[in-house]
Order: sequence, then structure tokens, then C-alpha cells
Amino acid sequence: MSSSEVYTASTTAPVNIAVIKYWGKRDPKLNLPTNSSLSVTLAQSDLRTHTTASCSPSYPPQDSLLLNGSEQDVSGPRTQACFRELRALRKQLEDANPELPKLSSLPLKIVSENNFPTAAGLASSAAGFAALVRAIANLYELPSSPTDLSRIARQGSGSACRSLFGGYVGWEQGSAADGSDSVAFQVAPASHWPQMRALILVVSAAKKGVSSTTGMQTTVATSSLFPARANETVPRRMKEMISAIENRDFEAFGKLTMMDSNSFHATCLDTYPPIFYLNDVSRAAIKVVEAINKKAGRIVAAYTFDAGPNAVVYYLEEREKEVAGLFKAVLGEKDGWQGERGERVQRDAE
Ligand code: 2P0
Repeated sequence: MSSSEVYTASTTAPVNIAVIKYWGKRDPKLNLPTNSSLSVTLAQSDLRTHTTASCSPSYPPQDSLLLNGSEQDVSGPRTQACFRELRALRKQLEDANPELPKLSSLPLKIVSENNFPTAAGLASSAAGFAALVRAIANLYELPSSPTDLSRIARQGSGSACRSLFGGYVGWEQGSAADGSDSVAFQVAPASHWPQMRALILVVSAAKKGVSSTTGMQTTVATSSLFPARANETVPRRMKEMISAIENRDFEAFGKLTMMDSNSFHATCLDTYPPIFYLNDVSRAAIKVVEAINKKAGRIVAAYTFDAGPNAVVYYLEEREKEVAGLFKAVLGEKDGWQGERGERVQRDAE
């Protein structure tokens, strides 16, 4: 290779929003979870990270990562784990094929752009690490499957493993100490249930107060509700959720989604000191969903909240007017739903 040659590859990865939540690590270093989880991957055209990975003998010797134009620290163990694993796979390829350029020994330059607020409880780390891992895998021309890449992305951020697949995606907690069986799997492609929609209500685009990593560690250490959630409730609901998706049963999907969000936030409140992710506007959104469902006489809308106050409301396309329309009518004028403190955006699930 010439000393000025630049090798490059790009990809995008979408945000995923869990309907059965990941909360708790049995191994914080490898990001091995205390329970399995399940999410819906949003459409590529909506909330996503676009990442370009490149390497060149002409680059400065240190790896670098630029996110939305600002330089990020890549020395943390999570980013380092992803770089190390991907380089090791490239090295294996180079050893087996001596004619290949020795990219594994070159400095990496990663450039990422999110088209949504970073670290506002909108799963930015999920899309971010998924895109980072796939961009480098493409750059290195690795023969890795999405499952293999999910195993690597998980070490960047747990929820990132689910953004390597589209549609309805599970993350099997696994039991191996080395994390080899803690990977994502596709439950169904988006085309299986194309009527699914997600309305995202950005209550606050501010960075969250308690990081997921810190929050979940404190929950595991202090909540007495947590063991029942991790060992009994979630394993049962994972099976029920997979059936609901397979049968395109929105009532079951919606009820499980809302109950699991409530269960997750209950363990947050039961954490000591307590963790509050929901605020008054979040609770107003829950009330609106309840009113919509009461009026319909069945579950046609389902809320869920991650580690922040922003609501995601799932519904089917045929209920667009009732659900998205009512949210606009009822909450559009309220403080906290528009203006400087937040914007209201509507996003379709793929
Ligand atoms: C989820 N969350 O399943 C849950 C629901 C937040 C609430 O995954 O420490 O950023 O990087 O593995 O993946 C957020 O946790 O945590 C998360 P790390 P991550 O989507």
C-alpha cells in the first residue's frame, strides 16, 4: 500500500426502543445482562447514526472518533474493546491471506453523525456503537454475521447489540462467562408487521441525570423488587412478547409493553437512592394513552419510557388519527411539549 492511501467504509444504524427492557448487568465489563430484552428497531430513515470508518498510514498514530463534529475520548474500555475485537478479526484475515493490506495495524478515524439529540434517553449509544462496529467491519471486509457483530457491539453498549438487526429484535442474556452466547437475534423482520408505528415525544432533549450504567448497577445492588423482575417477570414476558409479535396481536403487545415499562420504572423508584426518569409530562402522556384506550374500548396505543422522560407510543397505522391526532390536540399546547424545552416529532417504525 502507498503511504498516502486511505481506506474507507460507511454505514448507518438505527435507534431501537425496547418493549422488554434491559436493566441490570451480571458482568459490567462485558455488558452481560441480568435478563433478556426485546426491542423494535426504528426505520433507517428516521433516528439513526451515520458513521464512516477509515484508516491510513498517513493518519496521526492515535485512533480518533468525531461525533457530531466534536472529538470524543476513545480510551475508555468499551470503545477499546470494540476496536480490539475488530482488529483481531482483521488480523486473522490478514494472516490467512498475506496479499491483503495490513489494515489492522493502521490508526482508525471514525466520523459519526446522529440526526437526533445525543444522550437524551433516545438510545443514542445503541445506534452509535452498532454503526461504529459495522462501519469498521465493512472497512476490514470481515465475513462476520450480524450475530457476530452484535456480540462485539454489546461490549460498547448493551442495547447496541439489538441495533444490528431490523424489525423486532431480542437480546438473549446467555449464560456463558465469556459472553459468547449473549447476542441479538431477529424475532421478525419489520415487514412481518408493517403497520406498526412509533410516536416519539421529546419531552426533554437534555442529557439525562443518571446514566444507565450507573443507574442499573445501583438498582441491582439495592432494589428488593429487582430479583423478581429479572428472574420471574421478564422471562415470562419475553415468551409472551414473542408470541404477541408472531401473532400480530397488538393488544397483547401493547399491554406487555406498558407493563414492562412500569415494572422497570418501579425498580428505579425502588433503587436507593431512588432514580426518577419520568416527570409530570411523562405521566401526562401515560394518562393520554389510557384515555385513548378507554375510548377505543381496547388497547390501541402503548407507551414506554427508557432512562429519561421521553415517551415512545406504539400504535398501528389504522389508528393514526386517534393516537397521533389526539396527542397533538391534547398535548400540543402544553408547556414542555414544544418550544425551547423540547420538540414534538413523529417517527414511523420501519
Ligand atoms: C433498553 N435501556 O433495553 C434499556 C431500557 C435503558 C432503559 O439499554 O451500560 O445504554 O451501555 O450497557 O445500553 C440503556 O442502557 O447501557 C438501555 P450500557 P445502555 O433499551
